[in-house]
Amino acid sequence: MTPFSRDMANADIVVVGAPFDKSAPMNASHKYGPKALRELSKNFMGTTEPWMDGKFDVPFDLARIVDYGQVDTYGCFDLSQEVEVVMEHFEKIVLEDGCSTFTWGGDHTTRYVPLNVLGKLHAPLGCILFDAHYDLVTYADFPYRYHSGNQFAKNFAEGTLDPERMIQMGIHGRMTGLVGGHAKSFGVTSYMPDECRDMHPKEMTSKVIEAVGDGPTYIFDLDALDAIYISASSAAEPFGLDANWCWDVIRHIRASEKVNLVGADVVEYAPQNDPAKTFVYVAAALSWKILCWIAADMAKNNGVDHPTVWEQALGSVTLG
Ligand SMILES: [Mn+2]
Repeated sequence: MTPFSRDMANADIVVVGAPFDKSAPMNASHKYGPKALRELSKNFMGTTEPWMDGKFDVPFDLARIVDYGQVDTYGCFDLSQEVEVVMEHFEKIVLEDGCSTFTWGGDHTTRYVPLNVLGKLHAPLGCILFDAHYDLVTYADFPYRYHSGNQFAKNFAEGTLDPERMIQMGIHGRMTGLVGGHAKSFGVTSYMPDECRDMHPKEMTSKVIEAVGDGPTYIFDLDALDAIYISASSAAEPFGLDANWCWDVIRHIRASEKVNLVGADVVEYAPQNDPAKTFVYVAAALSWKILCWIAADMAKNNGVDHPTVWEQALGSVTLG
């Protein structure tokens, strides 16, 4: 519901759509994800939502949030070229204009870009990951510059992401046996869904806070969720995490005020695998809740609230 703008001079947080779709291993159509999420987000988000202690979340009162729309990569038939086009936009948004980003993917390739630029601004980042997959494939495993499984290893190598401040929850399914050794070698902390479910969300929260510390941190979500909540992704994985369990962990981390969230994404939503629009609600709601957290931390870091300005809001619309 936030205003469309590419005027970054008057923005703190920029919502960006990144249409990566080329290296989804099974289901595809992620390039339509930002459009579907944006459309549904107008249905029930953007007003007020209960937070805690009788307070409500109104992120637009805390930070200047703009919707950048989707980066246009039409005609980029080569994935490396597409990453570079998206990277140019993010470099402008983050490195030139100093904004934080909330990114809608796109398949998992998406993450490489915001992690890279936010990691250059805040280097290095910590990372709270809800994912069914390690995504720690290295160039030695699979010699392609960019794909949906190497974004963390590449950012470790480039110094933008700190493996020892990274915690992964919900790892199972595709590639787990092959890549699991890399997590230990890099020093990444990982938990499988069974281990997560055996823990109270507050216990998991303590482990997350211990892992990432109080440095700048990035968070993502989606295919860690059980296929009941999300099967419209590249690689749906049954026996994953419960959506409410994930929200409880996110909620307790935010409430602790011990983690400094500087950026986030929700990737992997593939709308053509969601014809009844069952899963888009979870993806849009998580997006909203995480955006509220970024705005709260932005206002805390700034020491001042910067309300979003809607030039065409009801009450100030002109026909001239
Ligand atoms: Mn995944």
